[in-house]
Amino acid sequence: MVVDNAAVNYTIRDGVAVITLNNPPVNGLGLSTRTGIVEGLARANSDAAVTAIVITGAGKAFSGGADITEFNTPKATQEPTLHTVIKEVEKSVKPVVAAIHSVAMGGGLELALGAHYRVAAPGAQIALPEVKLGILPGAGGTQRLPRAIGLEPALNMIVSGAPVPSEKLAKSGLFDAMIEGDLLTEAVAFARKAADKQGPHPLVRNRKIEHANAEGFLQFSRNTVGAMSKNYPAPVKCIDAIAAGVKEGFEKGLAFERDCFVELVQTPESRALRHAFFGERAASKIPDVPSSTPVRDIQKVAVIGAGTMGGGITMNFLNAGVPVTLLETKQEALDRGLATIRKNYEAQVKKGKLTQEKAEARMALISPTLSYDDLKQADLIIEAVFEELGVKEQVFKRLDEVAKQGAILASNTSTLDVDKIAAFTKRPQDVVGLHFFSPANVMKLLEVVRGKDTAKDVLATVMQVAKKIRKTAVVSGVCDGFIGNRMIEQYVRQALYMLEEGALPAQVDRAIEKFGFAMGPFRMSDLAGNDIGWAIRKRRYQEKPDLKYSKIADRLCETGRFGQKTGAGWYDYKAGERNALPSKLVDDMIVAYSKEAGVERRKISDDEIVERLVFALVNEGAKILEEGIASKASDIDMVYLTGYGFPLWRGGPMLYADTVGLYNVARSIRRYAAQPNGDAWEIAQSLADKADNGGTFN
Ligand code: 3H9
Repeated sequence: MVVDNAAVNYTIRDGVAVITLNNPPVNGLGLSTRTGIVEGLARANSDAAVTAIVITGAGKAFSGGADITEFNTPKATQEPTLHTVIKEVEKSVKPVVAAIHSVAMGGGLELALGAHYRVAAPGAQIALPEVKLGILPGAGGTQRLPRAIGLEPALNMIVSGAPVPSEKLAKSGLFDAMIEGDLLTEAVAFARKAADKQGPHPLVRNRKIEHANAEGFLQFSRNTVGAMSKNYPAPVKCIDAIAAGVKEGFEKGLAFERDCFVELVQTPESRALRHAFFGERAASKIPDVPSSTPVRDIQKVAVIGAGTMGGGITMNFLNAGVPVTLLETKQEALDRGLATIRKNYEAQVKKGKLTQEKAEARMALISPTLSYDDLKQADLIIEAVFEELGVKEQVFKRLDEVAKQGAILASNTSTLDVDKIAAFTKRPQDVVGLHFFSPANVMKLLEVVRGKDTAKDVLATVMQVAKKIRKTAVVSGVCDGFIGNRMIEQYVRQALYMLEEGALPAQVDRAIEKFGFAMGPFRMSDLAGNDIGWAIRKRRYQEKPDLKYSKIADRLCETGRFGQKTGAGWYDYKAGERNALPSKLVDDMIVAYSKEAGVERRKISDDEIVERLVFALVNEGAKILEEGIASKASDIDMVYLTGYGFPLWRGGPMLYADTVGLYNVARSIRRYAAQPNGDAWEIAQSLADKADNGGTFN
């Protein structure tokens, strides 16, 4: 017999009712799924022919938890809530067995914890990952998990949100049986046996939490976790909820947990983290490239250039088990590149992050070469040579001669025109930009630059490759600087203007770091090398002679202060140290510059610094959206969260602007436009329109 609710199937097997969650992609516990479970339980309990109940999930998950898209909508609180569902499970007179496979996370695990028995297949990912969304398990997880597996392991799982493979939990008290064979068959057999036992069937809520010094442990955890999660309220709340259950018992703990959930789900931090969760997934979808687009087979990769970038790019593929042919022009450069890669792996071995064997296996995947002929077999070729159009021209013309038909030819350019690069070949459809960020083996972001002729299957393929090498890939159209660097230019422009007007580097950096950026613009520039920005500005002065830019950074560069690498930049550095020490010399130079420029220096508040830096990003981001360079605001946010150190808990510049209110953003921009140096503030039309209409970017 089969009775279907939209998101739940109900069948009977050997006298056991099988309630199968069927809400793809991950059996999220949305309203219809919850309703289906409650209906299934009622049906099974009123059917005399049914002796027991199994709850399981169809497809690739038991359940990925509450349906996050329902949060802060009426559906989230509509009955039956997950609390009600779990109560009904616990109340069931006939034993309920949760049959877990693939994924049991968040509310999915909480549902299973309400069941009388749990059986699991090996290899399932078990987690309470709510903390990663800025919330806490809100359907009893903080109360039942410590009762199931013990206080310390439960607290670790809840506070980290990290998944644990089911086999590692085999003896934890969470599962009644691990099942190697067919999960459903064995779960039904288990349920039939359970039905033979005299009731009442066991409930996790009735177990005791045993710990020699629970109070001491919880206080210690609170201190440690509190110090590590400064801008995130959820982790400490998790501990508070666990502590409430330990101290005051299950029911009071549950009520406290519920209150904390309601509070946290409305915080800007949770909104930001959920935005990042969906933003990451949305970034992989390109509006006019359907998921059914065929992809090219990428087995062999080649990288041209064994410098810092080329080496880092190579490591990504080695780490994913993909062989790489690494090309250089001179043996010496090739040897140096290989030695650096080896050194990086050795460092990981030393830290215990990698075994020596694995390091050797990865090194063995490199085929070093000095000959373009060795690139003939490569399916994907990425160049990371000197950032100069003439050099790229030579490389791509040569590639056009040697690369096999259908090979993808990628440039790691960060500023050059990908269409011009594509035009050096007779196959522009196969050319794409793959802009990695330094250090390329570490940074998550990959800007995929779509040329005007780039084929859709090339895009679909590189997005898949990005996933394989664990990058967050965001598609950008062709423009100067693409998404990330085009925006950062406006941010840096404001930072320099503020020096001219009255601020000093340390104040600017301090203000924006307090806002949450990993590093302020001047410390960042000293790290990257001030000469890099100088070279770009020199090009700009020629290309856009009308663009006004403070010359203060050029002054600094003229004195040879290129940053950490020269031991002096915006800051002073002691030999061998990276601490940025405010420089009297530079500060005097800045003050003198203002005087020369006829600017009367004024006190600039930290609030103004933050607004001008962040709104400069937002305004340029809006223009990037208008021009279709980015297809959605969340793509811009992902670029900034994964590549530019924007604070995750603020969700990226565009979400931050939405949070502040676009009316307020536009008002500030117009105010700055009326001040000296206001020419940098031409407001984006779309931003102005949204501000007028009460719109948002996200
Ligand atoms: C919770 O449970 C609260 C409770 O404690 C209390 C309630 C009162 N909801 O990651 P993928 C979508 S909070 C809605 O690419 P994978 C995802 O957006 C929840 N949608 O697949 C994507 O959609 P699309 C606690 C969800 O195989 C698609 O599924 N749970 C949810 O690499 C595929 O996702 C979590 O935090 C959801 N819960 O990984 C788990 N989950 O195709 C979060 C996924 O349109 N999820 N989607 O882009 C994950 O960690 C991974 O998705 C998972 C699968 C490991 C499950």
